[in-house]
Amino acid sequence: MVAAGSKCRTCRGPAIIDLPRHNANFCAEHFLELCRRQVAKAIDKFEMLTPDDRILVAVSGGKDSLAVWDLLIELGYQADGLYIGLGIGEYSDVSGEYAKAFAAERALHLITIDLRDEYGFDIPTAAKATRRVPCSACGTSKRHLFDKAALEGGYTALVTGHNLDDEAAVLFGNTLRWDVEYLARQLPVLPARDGFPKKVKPLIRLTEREMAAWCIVRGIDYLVDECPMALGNKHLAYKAALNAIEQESPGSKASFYLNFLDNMAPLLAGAGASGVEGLHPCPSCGAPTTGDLCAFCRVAEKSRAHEPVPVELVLSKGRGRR
Ligand code: Q46
Ligand code: ZN
Ligand code: ZN
Repeated sequence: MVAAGSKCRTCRGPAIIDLPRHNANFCAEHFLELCRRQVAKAIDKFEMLTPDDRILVAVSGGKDSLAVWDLLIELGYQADGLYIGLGIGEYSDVSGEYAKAFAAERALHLITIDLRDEYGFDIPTAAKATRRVPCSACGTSKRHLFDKAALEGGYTALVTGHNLDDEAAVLFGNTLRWDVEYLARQLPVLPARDGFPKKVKPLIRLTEREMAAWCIVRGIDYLVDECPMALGNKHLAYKAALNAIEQESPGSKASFYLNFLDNMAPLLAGAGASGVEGLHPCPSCGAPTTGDLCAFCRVAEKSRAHEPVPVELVLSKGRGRR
């Protein structure tokens, strides 16, 4: 991770990580300090959280969600976790174990929801039944269940572990399409509305690599494998493109996204649909919707009517098409 003999920028002790975008190396202690500072800065600048917020962290068992939970607790916030078992074969089984072990070791409260046990379907089946890419049914289900758990549990803020790489890749995709509505909504804080909590991304100033390093230094075990259903996803291609640029020009990724927030997002304010006109409660689950049934209930209805589909079948079909 760092050239032999490199010294920490802060204390001149032996460095464990080089951060080319900061043009510096850091020892373990000062690397952790930098991460805490970056999170505190993001929270402060975008008024993401207050000490009174009751926070629910969406936890997947991967490095980012465990790191953001760990960081918030370290910074003195009260935060519980929520893990959703999506039924994506072994990936889901193992990711759930990591999330539960993290919470148990730190005596933190983790709420768990199993999509198949509690709602009668899983993501591979939903992908097949809705004939959409798996991430579409998955995103709809996660959003719905996070909102519902937050509302029912009296939480005021829902935190996700989206990092700088994630947000820059989404921005890259939105920019390639000049999708003004999506660009206008790509903010690190979405305010509370209709009784739902605000949604917050405290890791926007930290990269994927930094979050992996945070977990290693802090002794956090996390699931290294990515979700198998993400394979072939455009998001991964955008990340690879940005990484190639970053390699040539360190700091590009951060300035692309963070300067968008500073310079462009204010100009786009108001260009995104507010999404609140014509909302009424879903007749099946009560969630606000503009349609007959909410998006989640539509996915659930179709998926429950379909015979269970093993994840391997969806993956092999996906590979055949590419
Ligand atoms: S879990 Fe779900 Fe992700 Fe897997 S199916 Fe796609 S959205 S990639 S963060
Ligand atoms: Zn140091
Ligand atoms: Zn519904």
